[in-house]
Amino acid sequence: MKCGRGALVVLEGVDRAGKTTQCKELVRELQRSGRAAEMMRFPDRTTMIGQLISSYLEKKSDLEDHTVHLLFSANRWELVPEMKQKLEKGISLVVDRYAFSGVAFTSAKPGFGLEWCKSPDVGLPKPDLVMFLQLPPSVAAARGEFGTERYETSVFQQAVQSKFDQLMEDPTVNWQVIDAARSVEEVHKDIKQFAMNTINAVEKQPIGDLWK
Ligand code: DGP
Ligand code: NA
Ligand code: NA
Repeated sequence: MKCGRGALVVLEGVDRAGKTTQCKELVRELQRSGRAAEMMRFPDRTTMIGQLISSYLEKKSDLEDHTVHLLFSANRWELVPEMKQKLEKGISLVVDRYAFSGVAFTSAKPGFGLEWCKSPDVGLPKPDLVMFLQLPPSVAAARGEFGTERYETSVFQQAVQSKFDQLMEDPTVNWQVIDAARSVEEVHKDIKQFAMNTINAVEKQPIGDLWK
């Protein structure tokens, strides 16, 4: 009997919410329970486009704001064939950031509207589940200093959070807000439950198109 497709599960949130730790934990847990699962992250800094983005984030180069927005989007699109192949083979993908970070980070800059920011990502494989790791700024601050990369300031991160709030009003996306102020284990338990339910629910459904 042919098995169903994998689920596309995305973790979003502001910096230091614990996305990367939780993505790794989830993949490990899914694999332990006998499910095919792999982690991906955006930006994927290993491709040629990803290297341009990485250099920009490390402030080793400057790029015009529209240009860098389109590069982040192109970095997602270049991985789409691989993502679709894996999903169709029954592998669930756990993705650290996706188009929502793309829109939130650029639209937090002056002069960028939400609609313009969304447009290059319209039609990407639609996540079956987007878990937003919610963290109050005070708790984020207690987790230590920001790094030195571009965007890593509390003023900018607050602007990003309010853009995420706007994106989460969209009922066409399956959002789940996760309280990320708890222990890694408690957060993991919730994430695992939502992911398992989604993986079981979407097996026989086609992959959707984001924002279409
Ligand atoms: P990370 O490798 O997860 O720390 O992400 C790198 C930084 O880039 C982080 O501050 C979030 C930001 N970012 C992620 N995706 C996008 C995007 O599509 N557009 C923009 N402008 N920023 C992004
Ligand atoms: Na970062
Ligand atoms: Na941007």
